[in-house]
Amino acid sequence: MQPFSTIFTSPTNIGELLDDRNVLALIEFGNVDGNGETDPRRIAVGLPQLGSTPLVEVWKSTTPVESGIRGPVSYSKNDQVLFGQLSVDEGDFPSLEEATRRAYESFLPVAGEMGFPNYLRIWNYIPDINGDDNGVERYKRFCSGRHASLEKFVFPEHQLPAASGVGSASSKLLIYYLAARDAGIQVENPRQVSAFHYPPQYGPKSPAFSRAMVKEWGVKKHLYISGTASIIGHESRHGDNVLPQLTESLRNMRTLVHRAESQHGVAIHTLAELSQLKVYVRHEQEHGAIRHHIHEHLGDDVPVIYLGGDLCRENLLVEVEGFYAG
Ligand code: 3EB
Repeated sequence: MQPFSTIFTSPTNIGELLDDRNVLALIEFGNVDGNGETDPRRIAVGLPQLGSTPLVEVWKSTTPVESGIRGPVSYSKNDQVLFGQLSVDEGDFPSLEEATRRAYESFLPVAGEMGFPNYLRIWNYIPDINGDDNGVERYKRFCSGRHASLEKFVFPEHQLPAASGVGSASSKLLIYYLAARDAGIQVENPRQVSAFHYPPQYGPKSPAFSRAMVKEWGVKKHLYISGTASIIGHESRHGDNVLPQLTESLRNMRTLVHRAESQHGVAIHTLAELSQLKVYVRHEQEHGAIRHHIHEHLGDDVPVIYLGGDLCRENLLVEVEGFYAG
């Protein structure tokens, strides 16, 4: 049985949603200062939602969940998966690199201790992601910190989870994740150099994530697609042109979907069958054109959320992540 599915829904009955013990996670957007909530299942991503219909993302568990706080992590879990989140105040550390390393080192063992040692997917929301930190872009500092901690936990490359790394308007570094008892299978993209093999021009330590993960849940399989941008090989493409960038991102995602289908038996044939998409938009004024393009190419059946955020390279204007729940 698949352990959870996701929906986007109206934010009007948050209380009702939280009363439901089958809600594994409730993700709100645009609430920069956090939602002041102590329910460990509730999370506030500091990126504004674009468009006129506000939505929240709900992860619905097939069985009632147990939630709590353990060390730095607020979590909820059912028998099969663990959802965890933590946010870190950089001011408590000498640098972003150190804050990231310590954050990762503090949460990585927690899932294992709870019986979920396999990370399937991690979301990273990084304040001022393109800002300068003593001559080095902050995203690269973040990558160095993440790399150092993962190295310590001896993650082999083929076990790196899928991820997103996006700039946020919040003042805190926010990390949330999905972990499982058994490992998923990594899917890389032949059109792109694996991020963990990027050459050093993108930072002294490579970004530690896989392009996608497949996880088998009984007869069903989930596909978790990382934030996907207009990158071919290791180079960004289509400089100042958002729609060609979007086309390239979707082409990269299609390649991942086809691989997941042909090599790993995931029952998905086209992007239009994805259970959800998240589109990160650097320039808010380009959101309309981006939305139009997505509708034209993917149709109206895929639930999509559009979020305003900076991306991990200055020249990237749009990035897309996806989830397929079978
Ligand atoms: C890229 O492909 C675009 O650092 O966790 C996408 C997904 C990107 C995840 C991360 C970065 C991350 O390199 C950026």
